[in-house]
Amino acid sequence: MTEAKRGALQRRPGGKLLADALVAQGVTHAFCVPGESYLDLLDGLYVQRNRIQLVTCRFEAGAVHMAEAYGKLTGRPGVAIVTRGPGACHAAIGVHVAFQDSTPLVLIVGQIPFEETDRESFQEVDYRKMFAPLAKWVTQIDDVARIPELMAHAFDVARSGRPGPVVVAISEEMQREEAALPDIGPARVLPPHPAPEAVPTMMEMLGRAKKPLAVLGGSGWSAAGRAAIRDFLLANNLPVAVSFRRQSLFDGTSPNYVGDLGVGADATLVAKARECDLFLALGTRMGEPVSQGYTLLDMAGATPIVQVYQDQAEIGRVYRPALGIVSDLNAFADAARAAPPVGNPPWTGWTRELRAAREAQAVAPEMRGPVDLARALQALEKTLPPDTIFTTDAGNFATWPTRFMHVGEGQEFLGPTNGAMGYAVPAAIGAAVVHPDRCVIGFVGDGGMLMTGQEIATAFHHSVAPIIMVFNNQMYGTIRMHQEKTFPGRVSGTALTNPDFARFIESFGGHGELVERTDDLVPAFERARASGKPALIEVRTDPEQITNRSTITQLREQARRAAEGAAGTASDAPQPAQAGRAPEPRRTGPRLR
Ligand SMILES: Cc1ncc(C[n+]2csc(CCOP(=O)(O)OP(=O)(O)O)c2C)c(N)n1
Ligand SMILES: [Mg+2]
Repeated sequence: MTEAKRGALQRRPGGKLLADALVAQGVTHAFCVPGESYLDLLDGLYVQRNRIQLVTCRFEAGAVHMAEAYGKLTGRPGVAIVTRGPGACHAAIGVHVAFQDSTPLVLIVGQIPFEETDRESFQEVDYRKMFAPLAKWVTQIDDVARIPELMAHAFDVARSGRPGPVVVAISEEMQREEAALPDIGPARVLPPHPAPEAVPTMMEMLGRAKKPLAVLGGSGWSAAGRAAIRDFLLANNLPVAVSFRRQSLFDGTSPNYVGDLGVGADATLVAKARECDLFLALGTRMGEPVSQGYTLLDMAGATPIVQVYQDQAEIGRVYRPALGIVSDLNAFADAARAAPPVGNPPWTGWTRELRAAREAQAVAPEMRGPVDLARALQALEKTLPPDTIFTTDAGNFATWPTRFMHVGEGQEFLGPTNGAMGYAVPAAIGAAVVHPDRCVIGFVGDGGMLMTGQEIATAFHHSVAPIIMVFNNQMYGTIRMHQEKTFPGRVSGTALTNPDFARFIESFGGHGELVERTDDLVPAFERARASGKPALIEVRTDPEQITNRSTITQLREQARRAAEGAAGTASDAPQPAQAGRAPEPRRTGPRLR
């Protein structure tokens, strides 16, 4: 830039340059917990308050989960801003979620004054070290003149290739110094398209297959991309599974939807997936959940895999594909849709078989207790708007909606694939901020609710009205389940004492409901919706019904039989100290929920 042009630019303090950099990137919302480390940025955001809505949160983990939900829903980096030291530590869980979910996110952290670096001054942390394994890239801006450049690069990194989180630390004095610089917005970049022979080769392989299985996953799918891949999958009448917590990617009511290949997947689907003769991994990493703890397929490639992914580094990681296609997923979907489908595919019966297994799995079995969650949720599903957004926490309760409900086209389902408890409530608020007119439902257990449930205050403060459904079984149920399998009857560290959840939200001025019978859920939900307020529905479930397949008594019985079997056959029968303890079951799939 010439001196004359630079002279025409106004000098701006770093705090304003930072806020303007966000505007230049098209940021519409930022989620924060304030700190004295970034007063100048807050002031820059005050100037830009008509362009960027600053959402004030109650806990940094909540702020980052909200920003992450924004990233999932818009495909654009969500922005969270937190203070140094303690603020950054609280925020770390959200960075991990964004990393494992491949969600574009920019976390800005106020940093200590640069001149005090390495004295372990008040709240000093080296963010490059702290976030090294959690973020795609970590930088620190110490020079006001580098703000536009480094902020632009942060956004580029967050949304490029495999999307993910970027952490930008901003030192204190740099925010105060002034510079005359132009803003830098996003570059116009055309996405990578599949190589010319990619789709024809895939179609040739498909033409030879008898039992193909498509698995949709990953992030970076646009609405048009989802429609294009749906058309391709339907035109070829393929059975379609989704990977862990990616139910948004395919219509769960479609006759081609065969279930989710994630944690707690239906055993029949897993068995069928092992049988398949072509595995189409479309956008998904071949990670632990989808590969059932790296047991699903032979790693050396006995079952041919076609893997389509935005980043070559993920192709062939753990599993050798027969064909890897590096491409933007939406560009791939367009190319796949344009390919002539396989005529008279021999897998029509196979697709029907897999779908029948999914339908059988979704039939509500008899459950214990006055609340039959499967039936209650299926009744609720019929009443929901076609553009409902679901968010889910981690916990055993989450297997009920996953197994018994269907996410239709036009609906969204946001869940943390890293199993982070405390995600659903803030994610529901983030989703409601992005789409204030849509029905947003957050599913959470009594454990997860008291991790970040206080974020509901943010919903009131910013006038959005998600509906939080708390499944109260008075315990950290998932861990109790593992406990009962491994140490039957020895309950340790998993029982909980809870507040009156309905009164909790009423104390903010919200709408509270308590559901204790199956038929009460739908009317309670309708009252909650009609209230127009943030709402909480506590569903009290029978603790004995520990999973959607077994009771505690059944788990103990299984453990007892396994222990007896082990004692009867093994040469090294349990030592007296271990009597009654079932051996650790052989690990065949991921454990976390
Ligand atoms: C942040 C975090 N802490 C701990 C865990 C381990 N964990 C996984 S599920 C679970 C229990 C969840 O309890 P709750 O929310 O009540 O759901 P439930 O399993 O009872 O349905 C725990 C403690 C986790 N996944 N995330
Ligand atoms: Mg619980």
